[in-house]
Amino acid sequence: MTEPAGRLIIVSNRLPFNASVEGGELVFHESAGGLVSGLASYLHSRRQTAPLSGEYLWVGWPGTSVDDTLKESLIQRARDEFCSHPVFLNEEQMEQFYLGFCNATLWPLFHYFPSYTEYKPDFWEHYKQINQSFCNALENVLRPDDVVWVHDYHLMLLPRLLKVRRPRLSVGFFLHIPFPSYEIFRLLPGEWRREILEGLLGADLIGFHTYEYTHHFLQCVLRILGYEHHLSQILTWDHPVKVDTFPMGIDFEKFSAAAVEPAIQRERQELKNTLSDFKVVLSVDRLDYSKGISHRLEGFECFLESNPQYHGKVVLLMIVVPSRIGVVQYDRMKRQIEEMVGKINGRFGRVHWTPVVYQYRHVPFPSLVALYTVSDICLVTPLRDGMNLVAKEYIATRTDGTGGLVLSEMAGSAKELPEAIIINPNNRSEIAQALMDALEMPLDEQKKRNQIMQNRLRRYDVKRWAHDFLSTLAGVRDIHNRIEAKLLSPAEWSEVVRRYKTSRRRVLFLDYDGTLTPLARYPTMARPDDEKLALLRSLATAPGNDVVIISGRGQHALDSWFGALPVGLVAEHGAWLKHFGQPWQLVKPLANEWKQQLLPILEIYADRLPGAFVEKKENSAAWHYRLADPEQAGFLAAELIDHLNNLIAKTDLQVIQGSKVVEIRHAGVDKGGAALQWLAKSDYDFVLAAGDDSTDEDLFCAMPASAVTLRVGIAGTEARYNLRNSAEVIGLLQSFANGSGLSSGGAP
Ligand code: ADQ
Repeated sequence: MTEPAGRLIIVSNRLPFNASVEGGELVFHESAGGLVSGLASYLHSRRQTAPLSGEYLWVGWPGTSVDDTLKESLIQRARDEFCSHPVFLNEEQMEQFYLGFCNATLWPLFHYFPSYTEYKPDFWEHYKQINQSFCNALENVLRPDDVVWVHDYHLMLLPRLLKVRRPRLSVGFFLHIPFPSYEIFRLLPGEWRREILEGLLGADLIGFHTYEYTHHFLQCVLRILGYEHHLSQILTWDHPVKVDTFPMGIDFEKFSAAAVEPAIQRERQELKNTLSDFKVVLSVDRLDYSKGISHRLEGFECFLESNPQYHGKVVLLMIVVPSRIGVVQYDRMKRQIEEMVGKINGRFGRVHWTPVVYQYRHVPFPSLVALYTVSDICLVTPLRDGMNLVAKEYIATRTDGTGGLVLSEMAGSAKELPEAIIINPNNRSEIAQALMDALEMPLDEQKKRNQIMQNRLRRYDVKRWAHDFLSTLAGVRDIHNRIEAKLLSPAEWSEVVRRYKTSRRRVLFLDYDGTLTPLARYPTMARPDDEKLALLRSLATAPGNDVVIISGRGQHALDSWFGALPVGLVAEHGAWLKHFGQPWQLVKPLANEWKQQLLPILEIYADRLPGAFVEKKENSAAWHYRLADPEQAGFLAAELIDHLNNLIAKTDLQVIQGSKVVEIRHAGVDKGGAALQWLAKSDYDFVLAAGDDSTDEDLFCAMPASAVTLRVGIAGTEARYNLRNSAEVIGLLQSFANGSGLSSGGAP
């Protein structure tokens, strides 16, 4: 697979540097963190392997608000020194957006802390505004063939905003934190949760760290927006979206090479000298309630309680990076950690032994690697973590193969590192036991486990991860391009209208539901309005025209809605037809004994699924489930189809699945067969067929090669063209009727 050829635009809340103003001057510091350092490694390698196509731009907040006099200089320096473009936000915006919606709403909720979650409308308003500001900033720098890769929960509305402005732009999105289950996600107010999902679905590719997050997202999209997926691909109204799992890797070579660098070895030796009497258990993370820091301390305390033989022989070296200073929960947690550390040290410490060595600071890269390599055990205990790169970094630095990793099953990385000692962080005695197991693990067992993990991490490193994501994105674009090529273009639209106008004998086969009108919640709600009826009448009465409404509905519904128009009617997918002014005729004699046996089965399935109902027609029957719980309905529909298929073997019946409907009908009776009856009647020089679901494919297949065949929606089809929605069909019919080339009804 190859990556897209265009310039890569990375968009994240923060830029890879922090700007600040010191003494009136701009000062830049490179920022740390997994996302930044991982992507930086990838971008560097991309430039080396493909200098020409390796061009990129990083768009994000520069970490400070500056007054207007410094903005120009910040823009210039960001571009020249960091290939970046700043998005300027003021203090109040950052307060409401970053500390507000991002970190007081989305972060706790997505990490399964609903009780910490604040649902403030002001936060939400700012979230929408800032996403819009990012979109505006991007507008100023985007070139036509750029590829945009949006990162993380701060910018979930951005993909849709970009797509609305630039439908052809290639947009990818990656979420670095967990995507929660439906039961958690639905706690967001209805409008917010819908807009977030719609926002994400503006992307062509959406990536998550683990299969669970992908599954949760697809489930939410189904239950909240009603989109089903096929092999993780969703067809939205305007484009296909691929949803997939890409577990983020680290720059393995960078960490393993650093471990043997002389300067880092020296730092390691100094640490070793200080800690020579102890086995070292290391933990490294940002200060965050999701990281399970207090659970870790409890686990360590439990270990000391139950293993006095280790007193004076083990230290827990706990490095915590300051984070989100000023947010109440974080300040409270910091105090709580300090108290717990004090309590453990007071309870177990001796003059020559402090059980917990706690540091609250950022550690530069060389010191971090020295810490990883000097430790006997790395203890990673998040209550929830999208991935957790620390666990991976620790393994990468263990070049001699030794070391024990104790890892929470709630971290995404536990899926990739099953050879670690996996624990549940809520169980303090399990943490204690895991520490014991790690301390006592024989060296060759440690090496065996670590080697397996190292091989995996080396193969699927951060460069592979980014390459995988971007080449999948390029693949989705190819599918999109193929679909776009089938959408009726403005030029083709005009040509179809021209052909219509210059022909003498015309027939229009028009499906109704989903084609001339959007699909409705109840079949009875789709009644045509006066405007639609007037349009059909004007087409049907134009000289040389035949109009045929060709539907899956029963005769009664078609009669009551269209009976007064001079049109032909086809009911029940072709079982019945009616030429204008004549009675209904059955296409061929059909036996209906099946009803006695099969209708009760449909009823049972309808009773079992609230919202489902049975529509009984003369020669067919339909089990509708548009209003039912979509997930349960999906299972039950599959079960029903299976059940019915077993019963109809050796009959002439057929079970078909339409849009949220399962139908039983006679095989060999379809819309195509019915249409042929009209085609045989006259020598038409303009034939048009329009439909929206699988039953209309029979119609398209029966049409002569010269016919204009149109499928509504962007699904794959035998039709010659796709139209986006029923409004476009109406627009085209209006162009036929009123003579204008393009109309208000929804021309492309
Ligand atoms: P984080 O929550 O920041 O990232 P993590 O994956 O552990 O969590 O990455 C932290 C990074 O910061 C690591 O690269 C580590 O080396 C560095 N770091 C941690 N403590 C440090 C310290 N004291 N000093 C210096 N550096 C330190 C979010 C998600 C994660 C997901 C990443 C990447 O919350 O679940 O793994 O994004 O997608």
